[in-house]
Amino acid sequence: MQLRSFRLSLRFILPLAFVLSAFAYAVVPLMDNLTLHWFIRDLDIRSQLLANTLQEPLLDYVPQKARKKITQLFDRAIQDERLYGLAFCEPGGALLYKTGNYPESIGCWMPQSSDEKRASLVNLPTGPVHVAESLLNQDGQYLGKLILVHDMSFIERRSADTRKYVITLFALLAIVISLITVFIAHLSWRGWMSGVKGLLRGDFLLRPESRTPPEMRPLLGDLRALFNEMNRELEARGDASQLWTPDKLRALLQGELAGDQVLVVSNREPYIHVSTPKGIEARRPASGLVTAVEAVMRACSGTWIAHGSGSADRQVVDRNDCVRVPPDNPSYSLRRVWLSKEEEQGYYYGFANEGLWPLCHIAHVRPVFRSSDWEQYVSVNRRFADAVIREARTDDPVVLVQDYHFALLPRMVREALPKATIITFWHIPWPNPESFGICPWREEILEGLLGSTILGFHTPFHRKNFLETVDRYLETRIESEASTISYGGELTRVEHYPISIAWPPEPASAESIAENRADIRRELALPADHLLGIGVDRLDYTKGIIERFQAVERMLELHPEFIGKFSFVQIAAPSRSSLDEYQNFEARVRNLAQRINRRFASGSYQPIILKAEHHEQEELTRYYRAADVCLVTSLHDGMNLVSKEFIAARDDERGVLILSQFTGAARELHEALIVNPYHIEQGADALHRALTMPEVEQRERMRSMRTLVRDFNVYRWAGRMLLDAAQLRRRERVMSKIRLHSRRSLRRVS
Ligand code: ADQ
Repeated sequence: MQLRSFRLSLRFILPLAFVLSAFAYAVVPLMDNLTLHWFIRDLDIRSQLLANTLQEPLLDYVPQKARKKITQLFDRAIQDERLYGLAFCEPGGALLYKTGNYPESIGCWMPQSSDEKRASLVNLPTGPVHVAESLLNQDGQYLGKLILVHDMSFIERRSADTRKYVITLFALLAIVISLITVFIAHLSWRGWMSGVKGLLRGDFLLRPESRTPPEMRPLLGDLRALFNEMNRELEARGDASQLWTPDKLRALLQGELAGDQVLVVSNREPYIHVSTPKGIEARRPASGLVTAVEAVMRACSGTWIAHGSGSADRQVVDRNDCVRVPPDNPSYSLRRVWLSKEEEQGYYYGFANEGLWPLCHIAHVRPVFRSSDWEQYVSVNRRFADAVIREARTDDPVVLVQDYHFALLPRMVREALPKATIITFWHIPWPNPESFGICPWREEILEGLLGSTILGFHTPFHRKNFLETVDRYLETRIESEASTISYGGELTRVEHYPISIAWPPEPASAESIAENRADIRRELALPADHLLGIGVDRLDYTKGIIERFQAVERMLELHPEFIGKFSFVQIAAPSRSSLDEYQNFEARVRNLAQRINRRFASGSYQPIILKAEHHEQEELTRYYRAADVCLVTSLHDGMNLVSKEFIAARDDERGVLILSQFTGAARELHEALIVNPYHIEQGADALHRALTMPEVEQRERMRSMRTLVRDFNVYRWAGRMLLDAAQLRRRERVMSKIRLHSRRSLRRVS
C-alpha cells in the first residue's frame, strides 16, 4: 500500500520538479542581470567616494608635481583588493601618474561626451573592468583627471555564488513540497482506503450518512449499489456451485426456518379431481405456476390453499376441505376453497383475466375493468386470506402467495398476522407505470402487495417497473439500492428470483430418445426420418401461436424442399375458454392451421398438427424428446417454463430451442436461437437454421443450457426466497427484542 501511495505521489512530484526546474532556468539569467546592475551601481558610488577622498591631497600634490607623494598616495589606495589601478592625466591628455598594473590600453580614457556618465565597463583580455573618472578642478581651473579602474572578476564570482544559492533554494523547496505532498497523499490514501474498506465491510450500511467521511459521501450510493450487486452475485455463484436439491431445500427449511409452517396460496390447485367414466382421476393442470410450486411443496410439505375447481374435488376432501397429495405419494395437504359461479366469474375471469392479465402483458389486447369484478376480487381475496389465517398454527407462518389473483391478500394477512413472513411471487410481467396507471384500483393493488415481506418478480426489469410504479402512485420511501419499500412503517423487499423447473426433471423418461422418436412418428403416421417441431402452450393470445404458424408457413415458402419432410406439432391446452377473447383466439388458431395445411397438404401430409387438448406431463416429455426443434414465440411472458422443460428433457444434448426475446427465459438461455416473434421472416429463418444446424453445434448449445437449468433449478428459486425471508425474520426478531428491551428500560427510568 505504501509503495502504491509513493507511486501516486510520484505522479505529482515529477511534474512539480519539472515546473520548478523550468522556473529556475528562467529565473537565473534574470538574477544575473539584476546582481550585475546592483554591483555596477555599487562600483559607481564607490569610485565617486574614493575620488572624493583622493581629491584633497591631489589638489596639493598635483600643482607641486610631487610625483613621489602621488605615487605613495596611489599605492596606499590600491591596497583595496577591488581597486585594480589608478591613474592621473593632465588636461592635455597625457598620462602623468599610474599604479603598476594600470592597463595601458585604457590610457587616459575619455567618455564620449560631457553628458555621458563618467563610468563604464571596459572589456580587457584579462576580463571586464569598471572604469570611472573624476575631474580635478581648483578655483575654476582644470588640473586634470583621476581615473579609477575596479576589478570586476569578483562580480563573476558573486554571480556564480548567487546562482548556486538560487538553484539550491529551488531544489530545497522542491524537496520540502514533495515531502509534504507524499505525507498528505499518504494520509489521504489511508483515509480513503479505510473509508472504502469500511464501506465494503458494510460499516456505512449501518452508520448514518452524517457520520460518513465527507469525501466518501458522493460515492456512497454507487458503492452501496455495487456492494449489493456483488453480494448477490457472490451468493448466486455460491448457490450455483452447489446443486440445489429437494433435500437441501428441506434442510434449509428445518435449519433456517425451524418449525415454521409453510402455507401456499394460489388460484390454480396442483391436482384437480375429475369424474371420468373410469372413476375419479387426479390431473395436474397446465400451469407454469403449478409446475414450479408443486416441486417445492413436495420438498417442504405444509398446506396449499387453492380454488377447488374439479368436478370431483368435493368428493375427495375431508371435513376441513383438505386432501393429501400427490395421490401416488402424499407429502402435503391441499386445502380447497369453494367459489360460487359469480365469484369465479368476477374475481377470476373478470378482474384477474380480463383486467390484470392483459394489463401486464404487452400483447395488444385491451384490459377490461368492471366495478362488479373488482368487488368480487376484493371479497375472494378476503375469503382466501381468512383461509390462510385459519390454517396458521402459529402467529408467524411462512406464507407463499402466488400471482396476480391475490394482490390484496398480503395486506389482509399482514393485518391479522403481523409477524407472518409473506412472500408474494408475481409470475407475470409487471408493466411500466403509465400502463399500470390504466387500472382504476391501482393504489389498492399496490397497497395490497406492499403487505408482503418479500415481493418477487422473474427479471430485474419487472422489479424495476414495480419500484417505479410505486414511486409514481404511492407516498413511500424507496431504497433502490437495497431494493426495499417502506410503506406505513412496514418494509417490503422487492427482488428478482427467476423461476425454473425441478432437476432432475420430473417425470424421468422410461424410454430412450430413439424409442421416443420412433414411437411419436409412428403415432403421427409419419416416416421415421420426418423432421418434427414442437410447441406446448396454454391456448393464450400472449403465447404467439399465430405468429409461430406464420413462421412455419413462411419457412415452407422460402424452402419448399422441406414440404413433406417437416411438420410442426402444436400441443395447446384450452385455457379460460369461457372468455370471448380466448374463444376467438382458439378459432383463429384453428383456422390458420387449416389454411396452412390446405396450402401445403399432399396425401396424408400436414405441415401443422394441432392437438388442442390437455396432455399429461409424461406425454409432453415424450414429444420434447422426439422433436428436432422447439418453438417458444411468446409475445410477452414472465419466464416461460416450456423452454426449460424442453432443455431438461434433452439428455441426448440434441435439438434446437427457438426462443422469443420477450420471455424472461431469454435473459438466461442465451444459447437458444433468440427471435422477435413479430418478425415472421426472422422466425422462418431461425426455423430453417434449426433444421439444418450441425449436430455438434446443437450439442454445444444444448449442453450449456442444460447446465444452466440444472444449476438454477426451482429448488434454488424457492431456496433463495426462503433464505431471504429467514434473514428478514431473524432481523425482525432481533429488532422486536431490542424494542421490548428499550421499552422496559424507559419504564424503569420513568
Ligand atoms: P404459464 O403462462 O402457464 O405460466 P409457462 O411458464 O410456459 O406458462 O408454463 C406452462 C406450463 O403448463 C408448463 O409446465 C407446460 O408443460 C404446461 N402445459 C402447457 N401446455 C400444456 C398442455 N397442453 N397440457 C399439459 N400441460 C401443458 C405463468 C407465466 C409464465 C411463468 C410461469 C411460472 O405466464 O411466464 O413462466 O407462470 O412462473
